[in-house]
Amino acid sequence: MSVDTAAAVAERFKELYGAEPEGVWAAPGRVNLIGEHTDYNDGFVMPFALPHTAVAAVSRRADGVLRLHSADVEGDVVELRLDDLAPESDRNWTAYPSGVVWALRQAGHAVTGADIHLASTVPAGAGLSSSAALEVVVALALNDLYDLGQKGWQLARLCQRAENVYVGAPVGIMDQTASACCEAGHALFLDTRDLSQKQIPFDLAAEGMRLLVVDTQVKHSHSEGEYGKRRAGCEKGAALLGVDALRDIAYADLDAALDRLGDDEEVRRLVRHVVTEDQRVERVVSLLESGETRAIGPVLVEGHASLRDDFRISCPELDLVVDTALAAGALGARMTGGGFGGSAIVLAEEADVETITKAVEGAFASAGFTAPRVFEAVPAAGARRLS
Ligand code: GAF
Repeated sequence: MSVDTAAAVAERFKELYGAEPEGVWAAPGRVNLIGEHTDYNDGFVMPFALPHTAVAAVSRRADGVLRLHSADVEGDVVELRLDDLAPESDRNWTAYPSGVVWALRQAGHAVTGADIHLASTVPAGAGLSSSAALEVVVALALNDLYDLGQKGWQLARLCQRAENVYVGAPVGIMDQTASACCEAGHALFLDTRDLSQKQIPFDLAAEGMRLLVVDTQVKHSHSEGEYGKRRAGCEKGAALLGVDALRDIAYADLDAALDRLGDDEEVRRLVRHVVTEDQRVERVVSLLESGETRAIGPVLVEGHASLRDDFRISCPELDLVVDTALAAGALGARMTGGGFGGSAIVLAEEADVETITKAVEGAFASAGFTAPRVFEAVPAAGARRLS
């Protein structure tokens, strides 16, 4: 995020609200390297931050009014009264920032109003956490301006509550924590049970590799039900197995657990995905820590197969990216994020990037799919104040 962008967002704020903002903040989108649909099972995840960010110019108000504007959505400034904010009362983009204000006030923080102008470069609906970026940038700005003293993981929890209760999407904690806590040059190994974190150095360029993000342009939405069904199925599995969360089933005990689930095939598949996925995160961490970066490729591919066959949240476009990239020489590939569209990631030798990109674009054209958007992802910084 350049200083110019911060200045441009501040300038637009001044046009809209008639005064300079008190500050400008940025929060990134993320890609998840491995650990999918484990976060609401108290499990492990490993995202890293994208250079794409939501930027917010913000000033406090003392009169109980929240004014919101986005450069990315048609329309005028939206004016809301803080006392009127109520869960699931808003189906528009404004639910994300106003949900954060609601969650802060619910938690007892004395936020008395704000003027906010937002502009984001995180692609929306691409499985890259555009909503979490909006939430976290607002939370961080208000945390700083109102001197609330919350740490990144605490802001992530508040943002998750905003999304679960105010927006009404039953998401886990990964995306908000990634946006709040990631560090440049690192992937974040996060235990979603207690939010303990370890920053794992992840510098592919230094080893002659690249990580591509392929946005299939197939839009997904978490509120549409399938995500919630998977989550409910996992909770059913945990209840049948007598554990708090599927995280509590050790990989070594998976077969015995599946036997105990009897003939509930759907729950068996969900449980198998979550337990094997937690183990894949641990394998990737240990491979990266021992310098065997190329060896994570096959683990990513296993993860995709598990999401496709057991969790059943892939789609033809995501499968085509993975199959085509692997056939064109990729070291590994998998869908990333919530699924049902969105993006895939491809791990490749630097020398193979062009061939793989052309192969994926060609395969999409042959299949009659909308052209994908392909870009390289380098781990960027988490949420921060720009000015
Ligand atoms: C979405 C959710 F928001 C996350 O909490 C996580 O569950 C992810 O899907 C799947 O790993 O991004």
